[in-house]
Amino acid sequence: MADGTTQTAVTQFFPGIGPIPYEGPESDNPLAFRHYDKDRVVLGKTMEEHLRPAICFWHTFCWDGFDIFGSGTFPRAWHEGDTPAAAAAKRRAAAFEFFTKMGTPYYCFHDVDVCEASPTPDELSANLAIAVDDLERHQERTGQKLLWGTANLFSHPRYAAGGLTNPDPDVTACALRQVRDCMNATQRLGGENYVLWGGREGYDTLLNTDLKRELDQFGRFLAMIVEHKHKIGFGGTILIEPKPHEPMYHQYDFDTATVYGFLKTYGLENEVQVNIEPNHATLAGHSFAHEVATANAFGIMGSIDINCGNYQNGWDTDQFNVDTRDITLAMYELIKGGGFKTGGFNFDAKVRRQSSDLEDLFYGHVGGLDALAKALLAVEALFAHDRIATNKAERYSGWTGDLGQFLLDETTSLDAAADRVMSDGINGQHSSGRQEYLENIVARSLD
Ligand code: XLS
Ligand code: NI
Ligand code: NI
Repeated sequence: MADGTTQTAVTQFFPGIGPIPYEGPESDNPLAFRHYDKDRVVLGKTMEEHLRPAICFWHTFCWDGFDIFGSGTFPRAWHEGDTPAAAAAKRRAAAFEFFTKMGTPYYCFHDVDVCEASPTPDELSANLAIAVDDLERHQERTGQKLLWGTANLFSHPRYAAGGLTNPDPDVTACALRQVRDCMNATQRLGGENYVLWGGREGYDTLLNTDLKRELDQFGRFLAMIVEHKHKIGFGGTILIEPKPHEPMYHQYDFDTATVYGFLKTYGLENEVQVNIEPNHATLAGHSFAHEVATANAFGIMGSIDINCGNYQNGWDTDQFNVDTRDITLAMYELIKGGGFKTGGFNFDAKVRRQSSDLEDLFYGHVGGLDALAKALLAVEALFAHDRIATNKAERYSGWTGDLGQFLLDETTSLDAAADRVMSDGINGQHSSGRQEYLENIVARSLD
């Protein structure tokens, strides 16, 4: 075998697969898109511009299939290497091969995903710097872009009681150094957002937790992070990713509404937005669409980690979301709110532990991206005669009329409002909410 061939064989982590083509709805090729046609224009933008799809490092390239009952099930060439640093380099190369074959434009990472295990803060800073040089070369070579970076403040044992909300300032200082390094890395790689997921920012028991102090710490350090963003001229958006629990019994960033209240309290509501994840929404007792609508209502809709849970249990199972109806309900809210600006759909999703073939990684992402594309097409169909909007306008039309305007007027008192009932002979009547009619419209958009 000639040297060049050997080289090619060694650097191919997904031999015989890809690039994934668009073949249209009639295709039965499991390694082709049926709906995601990236350059197709929908509602004035291409599918790729609307969806801004990203693939994450952690589930797809770092996880080996271990769970709390058993060890890894995925034989991956990039998990092996002569040294931990060599394995990390292979992981990065494999990831960019996969991104390229998928034909998606963006990726996301935690600092610890892209380099070897780094027990001390000094080691992590040094190893991340080497990894970032390599990521930059891969980006230049492939044209891939960074949707967001984030510091992992939950895996290292020192973070058992949190990073920014830790009772011990030594630990928080380590967390701040990690955030500083990862923000700088994200900026250098042209990242469009910086994410904070507070996996261990919360508590297991109030018996050992000063809740108010921890919230104040969180506010103080988030302000410090925002200040750093401006200091280094990072043009991206800082995002908090809400989740109610897991790993902690109670997490401070419970849901979008809680995050907004927190941001308001600490004066950061114009600086920070949310990264919504459907599985986290359901853990909080919400629908995916509710979280998007709430973020739009408060003006903090940033990005989405697309996935879903298992309807039968209460865990963050991070499955590929192929429920096109559920996604359509959220996509309708997202596009109504103007769609993504710096955000995108990041596949924070993993194949099941039994799905151990390399093809399974493609099946997961192809199906997930097709589901997003199908939902986008459904929204286009809904917008053609926007009966959802027409129905809402009619349902709330009283508020633009005389009585509605009177009640909303800041000078109207409670007495004056109550007196109108008698003076106008009002006897409020219920009108149909037409839920089934509207649900059928959504179902038809998916035909
Ligand atoms: C875990 C979170 C995590 C964040 C990034 O539940 O979804 O993966 O997206 O730290
Ligand atoms: Ni996530
Ligand atoms: Ni999650």
